[in-house]
Amino acid sequence: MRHWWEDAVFYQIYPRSFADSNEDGIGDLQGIRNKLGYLVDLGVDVLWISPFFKSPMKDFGYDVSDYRDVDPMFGTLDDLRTLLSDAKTRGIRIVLDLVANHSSDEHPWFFEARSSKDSPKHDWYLWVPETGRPPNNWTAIFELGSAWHPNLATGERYLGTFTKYQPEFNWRNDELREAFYDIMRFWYALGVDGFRLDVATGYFKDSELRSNPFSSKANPDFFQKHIYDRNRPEVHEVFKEMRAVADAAGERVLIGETHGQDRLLAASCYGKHDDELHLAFNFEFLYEKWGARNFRESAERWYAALPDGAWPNFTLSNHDHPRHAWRYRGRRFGGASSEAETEARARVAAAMLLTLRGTPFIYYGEEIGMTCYPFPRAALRDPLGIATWPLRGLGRDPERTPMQWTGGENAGFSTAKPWLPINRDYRSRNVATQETDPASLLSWYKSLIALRRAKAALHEGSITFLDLDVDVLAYTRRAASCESILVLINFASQPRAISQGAPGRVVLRTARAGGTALKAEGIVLKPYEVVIAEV
Ligand SMILES: [Ca+2]
Repeated sequence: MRHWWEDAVFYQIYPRSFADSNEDGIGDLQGIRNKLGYLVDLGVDVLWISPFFKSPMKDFGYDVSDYRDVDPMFGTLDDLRTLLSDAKTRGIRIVLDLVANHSSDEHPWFFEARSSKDSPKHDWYLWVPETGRPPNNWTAIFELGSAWHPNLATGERYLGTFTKYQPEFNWRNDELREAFYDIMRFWYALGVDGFRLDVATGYFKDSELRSNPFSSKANPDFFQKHIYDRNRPEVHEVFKEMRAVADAAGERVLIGETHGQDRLLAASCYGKHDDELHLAFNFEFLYEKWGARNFRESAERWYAALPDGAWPNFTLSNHDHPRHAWRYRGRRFGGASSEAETEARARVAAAMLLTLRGTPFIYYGEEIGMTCYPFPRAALRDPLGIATWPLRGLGRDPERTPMQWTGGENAGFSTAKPWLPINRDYRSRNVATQETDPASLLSWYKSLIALRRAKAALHEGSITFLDLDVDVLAYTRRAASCESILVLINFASQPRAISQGAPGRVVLRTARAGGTALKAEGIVLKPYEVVIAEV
């Protein structure tokens, strides 16, 4: 049986930066609601909204102090109810972001837990006795110090592998587990369609607290192989329990954020018998170098890693990683050619994301080619960016800048000073300009999404890769119920001549001229050209 999340196109919203409805410079739930028409036009099916729960915002919402309420900065629970109901009316589902690896240090559970060893909540978190030194080398990666933070009241240290403001839960405690399953039921009852599980593979730590071995990689490892402070096998028990809670609520999706870029770890989160998470992020594309062969091999590795019946997913950008329009930008110096190449590569990447076999995740703004720029030190907000300044690529502010709606004041995001600077390219790169231009990147995304929805071969079909040219990513998508779709994507900045074996009818292409007939032989793909044809 197919599930709705397998046929869907997901769209991630970072709520602080999407749309501000009350002019305080910070995006909010009502702002998202105001943009539902835009999202329907774009054609996306599901919104994953990054956390908007009550939070001291030490990690911008990934530090929750009340899992059942909306932070006043983002609105009220009633605003969420209205958003859910309006979205449903328009055929859009909503997935929340559950931060269950750690809470805020201002969560009432942690106040109780840290007050006394006798507190019933004490065992909900992770503690070691204070001996004057930490028990191992685990680090708080946003602070570049030990992950073990002193707690004077009990003469102990607690664990926080991000910041000291994010104490980590003890998932071996049954009451803690039940508390989270109740939280999930609460949101399911409100009509939420599922959860993206933050740091899902981090819930369990080594029971012996062994030190992690050294890794030479700065990103995403922070110089340690995380085999003891994350990615422990016990997590699969919890995934099974969460799956049972989700199944009991109906067709609700669970999507895991796995740590690092390990496809085998991600694949294991689906469970051996389709009894754990429905989807787990494979982050290889976030680190992939430009090139048809690189992406093909990565996709093939991912397909091969998945257990039988598990449905793949792909993501090119998210709130923790530099945007792909920036990663794959044109490198030629000076002026128009570089800009044009960046734009052409964004189209190529979109075509791949939206025609591969697997659920695509779009990060807000990628549909207009939003990019990153180096922040001045004074404008940084992300604790990781501040701690690692001036290293580039680790701080996450550049990929979280406000959505560029118009070329007007503050890009139409807010009339107040936005919480993060707007990317300087907003006057030329914005929704309003692209919406009226059939040749824009936004129009390209809309065409691809509409085609994916219309053609069963694209949203549910099998995939067969073709060996045509080293720079051309080529595959056929087939579904039993309809014609096959051939996808040809030239990743090179030069033309490529290919033969694909059978004539076809072009249904979408980047080049504005060229007609609808696709020859079997002697096809010349222009630089960065995409051709999608029925064959
Ligand atoms: Ca606001």
